[in-house]
Amino acid sequence: MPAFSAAPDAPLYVTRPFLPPRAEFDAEVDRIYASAWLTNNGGEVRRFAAALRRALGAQQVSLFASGHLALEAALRVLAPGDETGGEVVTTPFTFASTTHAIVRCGLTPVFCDVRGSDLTLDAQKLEACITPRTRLILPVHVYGHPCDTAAIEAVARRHGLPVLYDGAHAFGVTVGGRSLALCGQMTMLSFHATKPFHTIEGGALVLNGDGTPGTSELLRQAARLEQEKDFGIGDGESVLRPGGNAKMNELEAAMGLCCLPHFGQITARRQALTLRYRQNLAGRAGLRLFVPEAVPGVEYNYAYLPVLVDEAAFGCSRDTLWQALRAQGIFARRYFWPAVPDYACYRRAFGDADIPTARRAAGQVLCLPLYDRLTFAQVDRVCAAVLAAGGV
Ligand code: T4K
Repeated sequence: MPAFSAAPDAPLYVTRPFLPPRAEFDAEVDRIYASAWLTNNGGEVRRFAAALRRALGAQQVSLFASGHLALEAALRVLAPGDETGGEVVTTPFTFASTTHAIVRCGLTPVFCDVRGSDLTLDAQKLEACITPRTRLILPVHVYGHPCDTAAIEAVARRHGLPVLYDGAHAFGVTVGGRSLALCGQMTMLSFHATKPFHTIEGGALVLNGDGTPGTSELLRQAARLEQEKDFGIGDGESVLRPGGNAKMNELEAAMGLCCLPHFGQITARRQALTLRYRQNLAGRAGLRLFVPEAVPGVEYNYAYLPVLVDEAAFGCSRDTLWQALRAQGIFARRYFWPAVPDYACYRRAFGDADIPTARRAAGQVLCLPLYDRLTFAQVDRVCAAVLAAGGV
């Protein structure tokens, strides 16, 4: 991977990680060296968890080695297996991780189509997906667009089901001044290097219980998650269940502590770049910028810059546009193509899923470069290349 460059013709990737000032990270590393404590719930991990609780207004935050491992742990706690397996209603328009977590926990995904307005799980179609075998609902705040949490949770309550949100893209999104991560029984956050806020690799579960602070159920779930990520070890040295190893380490937590104070600036920069894209591309027939419109009370994190390409109106297909950009050193990504039931590993079992909106979006979507160090000139270069491919 070449070094970051602001040169006009430098290769442009869909994202580049934010890097905090080196001196700030060095200071954390010095602290870690002095303590000779590298992992297993050390001081950096505890300080980072506390900082996140404050930033999110959360009661409980459990840190993990990745967002994916956090999802698996949450599923094991909220939808424990039984002899008949069990089903999880989820979205087909997401990254592989969401569905893989369900399958790897011995559960069966049931795909509910998404709504066209924001490509999140369509709450109107949710009830029809629920059966006596349903154990949990797993929607995704895809691209950081908030799901219709009120409608989803109303259905969940009617059926006595827990909701686990995949908020891999949603760190920093607030609705009515409240973090989106405070929805559902739990919300997973990804802190992968490709996210606007990161810990290199890493993730978290925000535990919400029934919303009442300090309930015994919340504390029970927090204790269960600790066991899931640390070999099932309970208090003392007794091993209570066959847990795995999914702990965040001290260096990852240190990166999180360094990135957190910069998050406001990162978001502001991404918002400004998004606006530039909008100015350059708005009104182009066949091209829909799938970036948030101003919704009262919603603060976005500008996590991605997806566009939807309608071949007939635009002049070329999404894939032709993708190739044309690549030829000019612009490495846009087809997040998220294909729809999950159409993966080679799932086609046979789930290929007949009735998900027309997700399939249409998967065939049209392309995520353009967006990261804090991108320049306006580079955005203009991407937009010129997009418009040229469409025949302008
Ligand atoms: N649920 C959802 C909905 C998710 O989107 C994800 C992850 C998860 C769950 C699971 O969360 P984690 O377990 O990952 O915490 C990337 C990320 O690896 C993945 O975190 C993310 N979603 C997914 C959407 O994208 P790739 O394989 O497409 O990334 P990669 O390596 O091709 O990187 C993309 C571009 O970023 C590169 O072309 C250049 C740049 N890059 C990347 C890395 C890793 C850098 O400049 N530096 C870097 O260190 O999956």
